[in-house]
Amino acid sequence: MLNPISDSLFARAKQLIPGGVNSPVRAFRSVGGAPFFVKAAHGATLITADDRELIDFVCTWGPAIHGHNHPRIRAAIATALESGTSFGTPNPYEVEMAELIVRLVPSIRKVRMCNSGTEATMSAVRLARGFTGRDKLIKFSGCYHGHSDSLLIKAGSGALTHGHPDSAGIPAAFAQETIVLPFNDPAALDAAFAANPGKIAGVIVEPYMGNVGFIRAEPGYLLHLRAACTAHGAVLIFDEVMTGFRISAGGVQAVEKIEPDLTCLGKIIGGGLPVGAFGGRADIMDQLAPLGPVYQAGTLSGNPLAMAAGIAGLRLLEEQDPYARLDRLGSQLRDAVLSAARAKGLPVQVPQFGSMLSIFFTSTPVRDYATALQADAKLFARFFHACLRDGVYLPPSAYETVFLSTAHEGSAIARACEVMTGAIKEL
Ligand code: KE4
Repeated sequence: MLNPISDSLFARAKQLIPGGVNSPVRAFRSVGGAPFFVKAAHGATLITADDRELIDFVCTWGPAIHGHNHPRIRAAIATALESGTSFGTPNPYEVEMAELIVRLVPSIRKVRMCNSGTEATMSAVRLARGFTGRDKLIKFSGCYHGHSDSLLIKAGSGALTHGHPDSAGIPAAFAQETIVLPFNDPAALDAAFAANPGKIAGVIVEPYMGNVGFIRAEPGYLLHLRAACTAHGAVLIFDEVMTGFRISAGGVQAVEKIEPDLTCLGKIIGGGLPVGAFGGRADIMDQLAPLGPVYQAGTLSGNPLAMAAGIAGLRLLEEQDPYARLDRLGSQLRDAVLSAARAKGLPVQVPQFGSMLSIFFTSTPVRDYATALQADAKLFARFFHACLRDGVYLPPSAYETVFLSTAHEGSAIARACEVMTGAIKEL
């Protein structure tokens, strides 16, 4: 596929930006080929620098649940922009955002805004350590919580995509404080707590994994995490940066009826602008400066433009309650892939919940990092390029999640089912 303008932009970018990208997963390294550049996006469509129109199933890695450039979000940003871009003081939008989050996510009694999911999880881990006076942390292989040192260990997403789930540059002293366990394995969790009595500050988990592809927690697993943290005095942190407001208005915790001690948010709550947030029990959150001894800060935290965009997006979710519609769209795509693969006798797993799904080319049900890695990533790459050739853009990695938006309803989903069915037939 000829993308002369994207190719020339990429050649220039590679001179000045490492790998030509500002985030590694965009580089197409695991699927091969060169990334295209996007100059505009509307609804379910991306418009590339070479004026190709693509149906987008990355949704800017989650934020665009209403589709790109939604008029209500655009208008909210324009209104906020009339009054300036950043004040460095408290602003009214921050209060409205906090009230919305606390209302929609019952486990969050107090919340602090920041500028990325990485900041949110990094701060939540520091808070758990400050609150408990303990150092050790449990995470799960394949979970990706952003790129802070304590968490970039056996991580998913771009780290896994590029074969460096344990990044260089992390001091051994840091890494040894992070215990990595298999997801969906209650016995492994119990053994870790037994081997580290009174030392584990917290357990951080993507309650439904989205960074080795999409993997749901098995029945009872999250309840087990909750009970174990309560029994051992560890802080349970749900990283809902991806699943917050995506799986339901209250995230996975509302669906599974589990109350974590802290929750990390991002993506959707910024309406496409830089954002992160973490919140939860007031007795833990009140350990944060300026009230308590755990320091955390940010020049642009609570930025009025990001708050205005996020508030507009959350209000739209409250008004529309689109989750049943999103689940119908996700099921439609899942069923199209499953029936095409069945007709071809091609083993495939398509775990799906609402507007999140993944396509694993394997006969083994995918329940954790190890089984996700058994899927055929090379076949995924061929599938990815066949879809892209025919106008459907999937995440450029076998270890990411496909996202849908309300804008996919109608012609976009119908066309995508057609294209993906055709791509499966070619494999
Ligand atoms: P950011 O720092 O990228 O805003 O958020 C980090 C993060 C934290 N927690 C979860 C569950 C996440 O999925 C993420 C970021 N997600 C990836 C996509 N899998 C971001 C894409 C990228 O790195 O470019």
